[in-house]
Amino acid sequence: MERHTTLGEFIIENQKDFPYAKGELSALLSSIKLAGKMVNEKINKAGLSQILGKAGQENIQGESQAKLDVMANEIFVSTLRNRGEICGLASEELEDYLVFEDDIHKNAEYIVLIDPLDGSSNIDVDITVGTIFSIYRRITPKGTKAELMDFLQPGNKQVAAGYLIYGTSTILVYTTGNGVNGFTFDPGIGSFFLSHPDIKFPPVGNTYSVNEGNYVHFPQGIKKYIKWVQELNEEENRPFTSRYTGSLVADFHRNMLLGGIYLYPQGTTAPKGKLRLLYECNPMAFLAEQAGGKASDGFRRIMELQPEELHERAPFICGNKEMVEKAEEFMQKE
Ligand code: P6P
Repeated sequence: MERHTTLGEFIIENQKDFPYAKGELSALLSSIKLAGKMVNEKINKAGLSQILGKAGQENIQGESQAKLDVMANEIFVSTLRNRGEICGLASEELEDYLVFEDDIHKNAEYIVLIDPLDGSSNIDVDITVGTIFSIYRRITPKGTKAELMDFLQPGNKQVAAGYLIYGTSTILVYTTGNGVNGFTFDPGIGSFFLSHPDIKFPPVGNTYSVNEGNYVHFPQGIKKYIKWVQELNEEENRPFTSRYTGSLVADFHRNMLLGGIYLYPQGTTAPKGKLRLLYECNPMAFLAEQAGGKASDGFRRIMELQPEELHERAPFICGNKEMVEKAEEFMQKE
């Protein structure tokens, strides 16, 4: 019986992907794998262990934190702190970045940005949520404390990025710039196994994911694009199908496997959109491009945007290359 490769074996077999790392990046991915297993375990019994609902706190975004949000953040922070591969970490759930100051961490090569539980408003209604991570090589010299400049790097400097999707199964999807691979968790064995090798967007997509409740606030170009996808045109397979779960990881994952486009545009109430550039847009953009897709703000490549603030937002259009380019065409005509 053919046995699937485990994530650990895959990382070892692909050490060549990390030309500069002496195993640190591999160890860092293993730490994320471990934290993902721990979050997965909490999520799968959330309804039973009174960790549903709000934790009564607010995160930096002013969003009330669900208990699982807080727990997921604590799990990733403690797991990554316990392993010595990073000198600092920034999280959607933390106002400021964390600096790990002991000697081991000060000499570490990498920093991580994370959205520990994206789509967490779906937790209480048992809809798919996810963790998103983004990994950079530090800019500051080893042996010193991490600084803000280490975190404010454009997405094209990422050395790795990925997500865990906690859905009907739990899958870890990541890239190190050498394609995108997905690993499904087998709870019986406690390991992730290669289930989605070398993921690529299908050549054509006809699903669009956008919160149409915000239509009145959208820029004219997006309004016209949405009307266009809803027009009858059998040759071009329109109207497209609408699928929007309220969870970026779930919508992105489906669109990457089956073809589609996700849009969170700017609007009059959200001048730069809602999604955070550093730990939502950039990691998903890295994955999208590695899978043959595209990610832009309607005008510029997401991974070329120069971040100014840790929690800054960006308009986000991501998916099949030709679908994103069509939306850009409408945006740029206005
Ligand atoms: P809205 C979740 O909060 C998130 O960041 C993404 O996962 C999701 O796609 C989006 O926001 C949903 O936002 O405004 O449509 O509820």
